[in-house]
Amino acid sequence: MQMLTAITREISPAIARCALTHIERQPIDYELACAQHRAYVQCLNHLGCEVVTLPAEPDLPDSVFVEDAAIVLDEVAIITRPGHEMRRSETPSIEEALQPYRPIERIDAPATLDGGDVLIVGRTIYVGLSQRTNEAGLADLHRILAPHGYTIRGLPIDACLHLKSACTHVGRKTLLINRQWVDAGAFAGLDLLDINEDEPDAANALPIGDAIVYPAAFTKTRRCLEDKGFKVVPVDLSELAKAEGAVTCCSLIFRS
Ligand code: CIR
Repeated sequence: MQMLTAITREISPAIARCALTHIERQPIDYELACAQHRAYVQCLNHLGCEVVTLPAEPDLPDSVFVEDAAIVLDEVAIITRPGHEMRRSETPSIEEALQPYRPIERIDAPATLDGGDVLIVGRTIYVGLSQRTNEAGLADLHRILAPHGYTIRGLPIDACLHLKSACTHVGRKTLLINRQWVDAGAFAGLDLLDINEDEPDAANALPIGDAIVYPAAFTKTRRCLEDKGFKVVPVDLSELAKAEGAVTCCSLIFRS
């Protein structure tokens, strides 16, 4: 059986000071957020991941969103240089956590890149050029990954935070997509499954094995997934949604 490792991090008590780009600040119930996060971690564990949970970082509000700090492929782990300056101190501890598993490469200044902008579909890697990820970040990724046989494709993102706010790979050549936020024409050859238009934030889904970890809030889009035969495992991350986070952001999952 294929072993998976998931790196997660407990929520910072400073989460109320998180970066926000597309939504208004609302109070976050820290205890509830932590309980929801524990349930998310448990869900990863039930789905077969060996979970490594890093301790909370008191001074790094967004550090629970470990996805943005690295990209992990079979061949290499790439430590990012997050686009929001406040988030750059999150990477050293993630590098340390990944060191036992993969050779390490790094995105260097002036490049910026958030893991949330990196969508991996087989040997093709789509990269959102967003407020967080710049052309130099795209070029760095190409420099590191082209020798491993990956094709890197950049596409503009401006209506939402990251590429993976607009679409994620849910398995079997299928992307779950909000076409209002990303140009669907970029994904020739893939099957596109539209979110329900009442749920614009519903395109972020986390496939693990034959299941899809998915926000409990998006019941209409969940039905679309189930109608296509996908097995959905709902998790409630309502409090981290107020920090502009969703299901992919809270873990780094890779084969071990
Ligand atoms: C930020 O703005 O960086 C955080 N408040 C949310 C990051 C969410 N990360 C992700 O979607 N990969």
